Amino acid sequence: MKFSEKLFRRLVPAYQIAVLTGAGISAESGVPTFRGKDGLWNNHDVQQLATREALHHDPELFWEFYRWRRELLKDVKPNLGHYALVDLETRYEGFTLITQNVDNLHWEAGNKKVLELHGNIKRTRCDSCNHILTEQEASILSQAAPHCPKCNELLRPDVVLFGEALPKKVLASAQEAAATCELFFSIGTSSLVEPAASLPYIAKANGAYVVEINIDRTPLSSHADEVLIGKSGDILPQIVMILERFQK
Ligand code: BV8
Ligand code: ZN
Repeated sequence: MKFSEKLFRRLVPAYQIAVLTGAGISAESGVPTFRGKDGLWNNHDVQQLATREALHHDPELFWEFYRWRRELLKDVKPNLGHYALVDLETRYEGFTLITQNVDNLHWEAGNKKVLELHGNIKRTRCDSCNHILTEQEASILSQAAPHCPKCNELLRPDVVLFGEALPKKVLASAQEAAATCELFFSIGTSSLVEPAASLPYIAKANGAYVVEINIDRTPLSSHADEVLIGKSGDILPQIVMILERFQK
């Protein structure tokens, strides 16, 4: 991979770095992306399914979709791209990891702090009273459309569905990190889903050096300072390897 000299001139002495990841960073772990050739959206209109209306309109179909999504994630493991971000977190005190992914893989790889913009599919929450299902209560999930043990309303995965607001504090922290970082990496995201897709523009407007890592170009590419075309699982470890040399 050819990196520009500018990238490392900024990266080596940097203090504050923000990273936004999307489904692409988990693709090499075998997690289907949303828009790729074998994307999730293709055979399911996820934008119809991943909504609160769908949950209340046809709870069993909604749960069938999310059970299938959870099944897909059961045996997946973090890949070299995830581990490279764990290394970066140790190298930079002012490192903020922001993810759109709900697959829990950044935590499993070992990142200490992850801003989960769209929640986490491993958690189950009550759609009405927000009770988070405990391990002991997990047997309820065998019901076709599980209901809350506290208030008997519908349960749902603790993810942000389309049309729902993102968790306020998490979004505010992500926007703050974008507005104050020296470098912003946008990794494995089609840069289509708002408000996550606006983060690199906030960074750019505040003078950060914006780097995109993706196997394809996206709507962000023409605004990024550097576009690295390739797999995140290849590129991120190379960046860490070069940093090793500089930061001996
Ligand atoms: C909100 C959890 C308002 C659920 C997700 C028009 C009509 C209707 C709605 C809208 C509209 N315009 C804007 C909206 C709002 C909507 C939106 O942005 N829609 C888009 C699609 C047009 N946004 C929302 O609804 C958000 N909420 O706006 O609320 C509001 C405000 C206040 C008060 C009340 C309401 C909520 C958005 C969150 C939705 N939930 N996930 C679930 O997963 O089941 S989003 C879901 O899709 C994922 O979480 C993920 O974030 C997103 C997919 O995006 P990516 O991660 O980018 O994945 P994708 O497959 O698209 O791209 C993968 C990329 O990786 C590709 O570029 C590929 O080239 C690359 N790649 C592949 N392999 C590799 C790789 N790169 C590197 N290496 C590789 N190996
Ligand atoms: Zn409840």
